Amino acid sequence: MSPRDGALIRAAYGEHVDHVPVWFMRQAGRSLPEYRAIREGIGMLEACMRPETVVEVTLQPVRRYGVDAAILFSDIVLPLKALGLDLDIVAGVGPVVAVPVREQEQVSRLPEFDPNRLEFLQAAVRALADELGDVALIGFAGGPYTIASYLVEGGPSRDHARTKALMRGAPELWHELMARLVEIVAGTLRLQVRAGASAVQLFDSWIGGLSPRDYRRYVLPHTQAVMAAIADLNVPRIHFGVGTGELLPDMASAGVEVIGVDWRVPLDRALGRIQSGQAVQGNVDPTLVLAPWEVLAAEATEILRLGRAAPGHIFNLGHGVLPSSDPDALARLVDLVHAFPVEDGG
Ligand code: 1CP
Repeated sequence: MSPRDGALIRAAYGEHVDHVPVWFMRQAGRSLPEYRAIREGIGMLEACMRPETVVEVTLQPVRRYGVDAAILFSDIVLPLKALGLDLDIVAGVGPVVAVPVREQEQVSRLPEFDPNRLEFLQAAVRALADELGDVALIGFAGGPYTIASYLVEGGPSRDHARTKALMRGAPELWHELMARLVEIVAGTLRLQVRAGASAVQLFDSWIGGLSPRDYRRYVLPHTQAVMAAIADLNVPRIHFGVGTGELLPDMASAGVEVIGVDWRVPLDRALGRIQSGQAVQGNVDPTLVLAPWEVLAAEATEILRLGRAAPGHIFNLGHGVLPSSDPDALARLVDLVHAFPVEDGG
């Protein structure tokens, strides 16, 4: 069996499955003791650029949880780093860019996409695709808006005020920046699929801070360009952001098979806002993993029940696994999802 016949890819295409597929955003990482052990003394960027470390960390949650998909261990800013932009991923902070990108001069100097500089990524994906058998491998990239937010702000930001100021105050420069990022994002996704990734996810995590009008004007055309640039690869495209309740109809028009839904929007309501035929992914509140098991189980069961109305449902959290999560609770959750009957027997 290949990943194409597995539950995750089938659900993404709205085909019949024998169980609901499940994986967790940020399933690799600090919630796992085996991850903390391997990361001891190695910086995040260094870890991401060593294929053997990437392979091992990517496989850790698959071994532990029996999830239906692995997600490549990397980061949304990694391609830019590999292409030559001066940035770091600072422990406890996140991506930090040495010189924030706010002027024409800096946009012009952004590196061009060059697959040769992402050799380590191809090597890791190839090795993983071999190792994973019928478990899907999800390649990913950051959405252009979310990557732009780190470049313009210089690091993590709560309100993305500078990003929005550039977007509205210098729209031509903004669209030029976004177009440059589209090239890098689409190139990174293509490279991962060519090397063996069986699905892709675009993490445009911070778009929920935009009004639908601003989203349509400043972001959506670029997301559509990314999705169009990978359409010929014939792998399911998953599109995810946080706090996107009001943006779902527009996100659904980006050219994607699966819409990631955060925990704020019940799946039945999300289904009413996207295109018929599109599958959904989600959407347990990540903090529920820390709740008593009975509470988590009841919520997960309700989400599974609502997911039956979708053409396809990929079970997940509504955002990433919190570092303080108990891996045993996630393992139990995977078992609950896999035991849930896909059809209503009653
Ligand atoms: O030292 C460390 O361990 C750094 C922590 C860390 C890790 C483990 C960062 C820094 N990134 C990652 C890995 C990562 N990042 C993965 C692979 C792991 C997996 O999913 O199993 C993925 C898919 C990402 C994607 C990512 N990075 C997103 C999109 C997903 C999301 O959570 O919304 C975003 C926004 C980032 C930026 C980033 N990188 C790291 C941090 C702490 C952040 C967020 C910073 C902020 O709050 O703005």
